[in-house]
Amino acid sequence: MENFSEWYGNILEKAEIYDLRYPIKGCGVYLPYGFKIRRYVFEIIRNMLDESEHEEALFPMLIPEDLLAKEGEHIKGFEDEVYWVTHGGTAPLDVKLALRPTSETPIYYMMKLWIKVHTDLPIKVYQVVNTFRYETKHTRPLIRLREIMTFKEAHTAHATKEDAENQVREAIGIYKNFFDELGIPTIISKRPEWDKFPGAEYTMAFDTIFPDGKTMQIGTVHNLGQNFAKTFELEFETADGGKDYAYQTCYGISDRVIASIIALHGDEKGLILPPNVAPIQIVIVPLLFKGKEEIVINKAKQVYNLLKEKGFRVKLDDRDIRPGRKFNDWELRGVPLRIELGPRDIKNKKITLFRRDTEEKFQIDEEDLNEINNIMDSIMETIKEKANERVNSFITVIDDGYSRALTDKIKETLAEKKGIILIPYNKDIYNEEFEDLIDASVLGTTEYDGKEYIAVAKTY
Ligand code: A5A
Repeated sequence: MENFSEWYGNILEKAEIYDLRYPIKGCGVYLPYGFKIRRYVFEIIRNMLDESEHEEALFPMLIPEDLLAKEGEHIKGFEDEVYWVTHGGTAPLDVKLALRPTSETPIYYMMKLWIKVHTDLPIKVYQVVNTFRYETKHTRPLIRLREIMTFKEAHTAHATKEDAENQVREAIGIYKNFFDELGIPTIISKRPEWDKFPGAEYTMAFDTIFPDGKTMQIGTVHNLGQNFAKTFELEFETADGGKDYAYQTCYGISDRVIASIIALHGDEKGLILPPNVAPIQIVIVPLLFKGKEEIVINKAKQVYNLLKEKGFRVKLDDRDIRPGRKFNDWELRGVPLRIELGPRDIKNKKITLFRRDTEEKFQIDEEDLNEINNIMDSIMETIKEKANERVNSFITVIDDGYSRALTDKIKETLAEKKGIILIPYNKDIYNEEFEDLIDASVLGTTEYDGKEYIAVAKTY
């Protein structure tokens, strides 16, 4: 992949995932095929959250100005990014309304009404909504959006500090599993003070590395302590009759997850979709020869029905075009497995399979359709391994002590090898000025091989 940006833009268009021609910068359209991927991806996280006693809810998109401004640090962090609704028709509004950049303020306003005593806690809610951020950095489809189309945000309130700490751990565990299910390798770090979420005590972030060697934050978990709870008066009666403020956490992911699946797994020929989120898992292409059309089509339909019964998402491509074109179409769209069915296969009671991930073509016995379950598992494993290998190859440990030479070494490595560089933790260099010295971002502190490191990288 020589030019990643160009490849990425092309694939979004050609595989019919996302149309960026909408006339507002940072806003685009999920096309039906892309929308289906999105649906399967977010179904996974919904299930994981539901299973861990989170409840899905839905809050308004508009936030009155005074509510948004209530928590000082929070509004300071977001004030340059907020879109404002100022009029209702031609009449100016008494109170300006913000389009939510995130939903701490509306959700915590409501939590105050719900929380009275410790038995009302914990509360664990989430919503999947669009949010708006007037991003000033270069916008990119599904990566840096001004209308974030798929913002999954979870918000929790707890009776004790320990409960909130445990919640942070649970959230990290959930996201870890989620990214793993999608074959997206991540590096988890604690963001530095100067880069934490506005209003949080601390932020834990998930980063992945794109094929161009640049790092992208694809999820964050924040411990909010009692900051918001004090501002929004989330006071409750404790078990021993005293009073305390709730301890809160929140965590979010976005369309960047979709971007990562596309970017990390794809190749020159197009998408390679993990079977669990592929809108079509198996495509059947009948190879029609004169005089044998009926036999082949009938067999194809029979195989189609059998696979459908087994629960696969199958497509029978009976369009009147050459098989080669069909092959290209579905390879471009990342369908994990293709079945080719011709008269000879039928005669031999065989089925020809093609794996999108390894590009292997092989046959199985017609009776062995169950074998496809194992093949799908193997496809998933290969996709994961490949992504892991690439991301690992982008991680460099520089174990020198701090010196002037270190900054040069970091700069050189970032220019040549790109990716993430780990340097042993040293409080003297753990500051914002260091970012200027190395002309890159400090992602944060992270554990690697049991030691504490500072992770630095060029980021999206
Ligand atoms: N309320 C908390 C969860 C929050 O808003 N956290 S956050 O600001 O870090 O955003 C959560 C995640 O959304 C980020 O980790 C990032 O992956 C994604 N995100 C942030 N801004 C985005 C943008 N402009 N376009 C796409 N995704 C974005």
